[in-house]
Amino acid sequence: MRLDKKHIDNHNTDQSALHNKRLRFAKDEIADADQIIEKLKAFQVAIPSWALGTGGTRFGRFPGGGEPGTIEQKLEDVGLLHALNQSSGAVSLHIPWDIPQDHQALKNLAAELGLSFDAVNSNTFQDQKDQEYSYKFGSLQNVDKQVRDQAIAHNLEVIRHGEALGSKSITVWLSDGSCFPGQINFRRAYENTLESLREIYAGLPADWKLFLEYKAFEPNFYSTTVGDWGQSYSYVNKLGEKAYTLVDLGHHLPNANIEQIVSLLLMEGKLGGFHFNDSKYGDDDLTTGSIKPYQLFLIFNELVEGMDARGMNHANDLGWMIDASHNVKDPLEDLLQSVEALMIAYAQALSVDKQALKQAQMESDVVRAQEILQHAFRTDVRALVAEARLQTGGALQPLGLFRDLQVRKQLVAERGFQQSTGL
Ligand SMILES: [Mn+2]
Repeated sequence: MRLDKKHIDNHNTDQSALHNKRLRFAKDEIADADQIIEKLKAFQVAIPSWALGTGGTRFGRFPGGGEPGTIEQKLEDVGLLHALNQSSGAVSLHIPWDIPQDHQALKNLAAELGLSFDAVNSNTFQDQKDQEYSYKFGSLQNVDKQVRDQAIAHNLEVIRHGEALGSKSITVWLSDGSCFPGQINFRRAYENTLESLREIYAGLPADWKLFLEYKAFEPNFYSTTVGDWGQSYSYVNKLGEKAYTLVDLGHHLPNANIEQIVSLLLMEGKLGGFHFNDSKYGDDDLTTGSIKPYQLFLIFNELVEGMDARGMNHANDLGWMIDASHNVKDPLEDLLQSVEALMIAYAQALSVDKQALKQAQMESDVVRAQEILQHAFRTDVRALVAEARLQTGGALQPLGLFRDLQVRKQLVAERGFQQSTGL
């Protein structure tokens, strides 16, 4: 299914009087509003192919119908999001949940939809049908060299798929670890993992990046071999300049200061990218910004400050991806909400009075520093985000238009009540 541009134009015309009123107010309130709008226009968030179907939990899954059953349909769904918000111009594929057959045809379809291929993701946390060796006791850390070699070969194959699609990075997330004390030797697990990662890194094209994602716990509950940012940093530092740490917001222990982690990784030049989501308790995979929007703002504040300090390009120098899974919402509506939350947090961070904040910090004026940050967080930037969409051909209210056009109903009519592939 494709959206007819005239629906977007009609929607924008209907909304224009209200939007212009809000925009005038926002521009009065916010210094450099036009510069913020330009940055918002350039900012794109990659949509993971596995978020387009209902996720489910280990207790059950409640698919909503019309879910994509092929990679082509997944691209079309991301194309729908991008047509609506003009900020979802990339897709992140997962191998082997998505195995591209005709790479050129997929590239052509993506180009038609205005999409590019972001990081490709490998999977050695599940056993696949016909797989020779099991990952039950880990993949890259495994005590058996044959298991490690199989996992390395899989990652190299994922890189080859990514190359054929024009992707420039691979994200490696390992579930490797242990469930009980004594099960593994921590040092041996680290050394095996490092040696395996070195072989994957050696197969990386010159202009590629390797992102090493960490996670505190689950599915292993005693130890995880890449369990936190310090461990990921230790590996990527040894691997080389093309290896970076990837931060997934849901992969921390409760109350971790993620904004400080981001700041230090940026300072070290080793922050590679993000998986956005939100959580209350653990890796809850909830909609970005739905639980802790202030934390999201503080993270973006560090991102903007840290990237500017290093002269980095906000839009291109880090990988921005969503990683969430949905059991009760329409996945496309959820993704529209997630991207909106990211754009709002980014716009708020851009609006922080950085000179005043620096001065408050140098004077140890704690109250003033808090006021400056909270002023930015409490300022309504939604009209700037909407204006950026309008200027790039998107809809002023993507979610409202998605519902008005009954997109899901049309997808169900087109595809039926099918299950998505993957999760
Ligand atoms: Mn992730």
